[in-house]
Amino acid sequence: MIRSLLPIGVTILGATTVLADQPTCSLTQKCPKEAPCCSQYGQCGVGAYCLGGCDPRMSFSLDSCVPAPVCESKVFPMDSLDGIVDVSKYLGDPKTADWVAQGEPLVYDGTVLLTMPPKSVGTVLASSTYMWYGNVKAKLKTSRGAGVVTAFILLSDVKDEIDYEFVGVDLTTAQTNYYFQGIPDYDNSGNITGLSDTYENFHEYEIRWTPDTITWLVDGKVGRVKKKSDTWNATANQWDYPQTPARVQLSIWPGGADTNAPGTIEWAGGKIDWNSEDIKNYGYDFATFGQVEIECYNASSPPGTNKHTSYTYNNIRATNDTVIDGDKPTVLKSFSGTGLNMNAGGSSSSKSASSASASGTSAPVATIPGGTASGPGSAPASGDDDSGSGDSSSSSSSAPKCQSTGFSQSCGSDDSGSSNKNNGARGVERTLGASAFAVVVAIAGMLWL
Ligand SMILES: *[C@@H]1O[C@H](CO)[C@@H](O)[C@H](O)[C@H]1NC(C)=O
Ligand SMILES: *[C@@H]1O[C@H](CO)[C@@H](O)[C@H](O)[C@H]1NC(C)=O
Ligand SMILES: *[C@@H]1O[C@H](CO)[C@@H](O)[C@H](O)[C@H]1NC(C)=O
Ligand SMILES: CC(=O)N[C@H]1CO[C@H](CO)[C@@H](O)[C@@H]1O
Repeated sequence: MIRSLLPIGVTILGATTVLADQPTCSLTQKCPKEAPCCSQYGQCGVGAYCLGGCDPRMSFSLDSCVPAPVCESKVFPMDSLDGIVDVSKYLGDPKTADWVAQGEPLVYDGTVLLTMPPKSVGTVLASSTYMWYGNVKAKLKTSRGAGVVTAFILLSDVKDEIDYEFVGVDLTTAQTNYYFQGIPDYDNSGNITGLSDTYENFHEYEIRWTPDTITWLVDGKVGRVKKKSDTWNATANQWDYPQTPARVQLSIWPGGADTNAPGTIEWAGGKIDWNSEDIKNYGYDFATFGQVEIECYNASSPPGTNKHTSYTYNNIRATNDTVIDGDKPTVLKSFSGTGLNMNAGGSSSSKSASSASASGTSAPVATIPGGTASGPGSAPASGDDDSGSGDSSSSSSSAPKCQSTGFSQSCGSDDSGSSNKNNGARGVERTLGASAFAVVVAIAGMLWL
């Protein structure tokens, strides 16, 4: 998930010329002090890089990322763009947004469409609050066609992940998967089969996640159960089980983009057809979201509480006993801020991502991991320097390495290799499922080169 929809030509141009020296980050290469936050996509920056998805293990220090808003139980009707705010306009206050968008969400007939115009990387919505265990369900209709992937996942900042993924060539199967700290394991996937056409019909997909069990249910019926007790890793001496606060992410992305790794394209059902029926008819591929509901897990003591304001980590191990449910604030004053200096930029700076000038350093620093060409309709149309990548050309000259050019997660680095570096182990080609997260990193990587 992770993508943006700039016309590809523009993005690539911007990317290749501007992105070359943005620092990348991984477990073994943390971000530098001037750009301390490692985004979900493995690049260093400030501002939105320090918000949702910022990986404390790969950042300059554990407290470089902004604390993550705690779980809030809520029903999202998804019948308008209210509550959906573009990533370039969100500073970390979950009262101002339910979902942070990258890409092009649209409203259609009382539902929210996540769209993927030709040659784009699709659209992703990430919840503004984090779930530390709990239940989440989404009514959705998948996209269709070779290479088009719809996803409904939980993803933590340290890359614990619980997935539903749908490939557009199999409209009767929901693929499920989970990852612990992004470590690839191709034996973790499982299919829920025999569904009625997932493109034509809404189904309700649910994840019930407790400290002991993950249960995937479709239309109220249990489709798969994974117990923590079956995930012991004797080598690492720990449970390889998702256990850290995670954002809900809804997305459509091009698993079959032809620059992608062959194993991923194959998994996605083949190369994507940018002249598909839906693109011919509507101008984009799309996935349709109806009501989404988050129900927090209300443990009375950790793990799994949501009693305070924010979640942070107190140890780089990033297991559930290192998560603190505490009272640290979650909101930046401006996009110059980081977890180390949340008030940077202060009052004079525009609320919207503008430039890196406010950073006060000579070298420009990226502030928005992949801006978007056009945010969701609900993004405040506050004529202020107009955010997003609308101003990408200007901002890219004055600042951001990666920022304004779309989901440029691996800007300037070695693309798909970056996903490998990021999580330590890899280089493994995906042949079976794919961590939605890692695949997108790979995709973006290739887009940029
Ligand atoms: C799940 O179904 C897909 C086809 O949709 C297939 O390629 C894959 O091998 C199946 N995975 C498992 C674990 O059975
Ligand atoms: C066990 O943990 C190690 C270290 O994180 C990892 O490399 C390995 O892949 C894990 N084993 C399995 C079976 O997942
Ligand atoms: C958590 O508490 C809320 C409010 O008391 C309740 O509605 C909800 O069902 C609880 N969630 C779980 C998973 O127990
Ligand atoms: C899934 C997992 O690792 N759960 C652990 C959470 O933390 C407690 C200790 O606080 C462990 O006992 C659990 O195994």
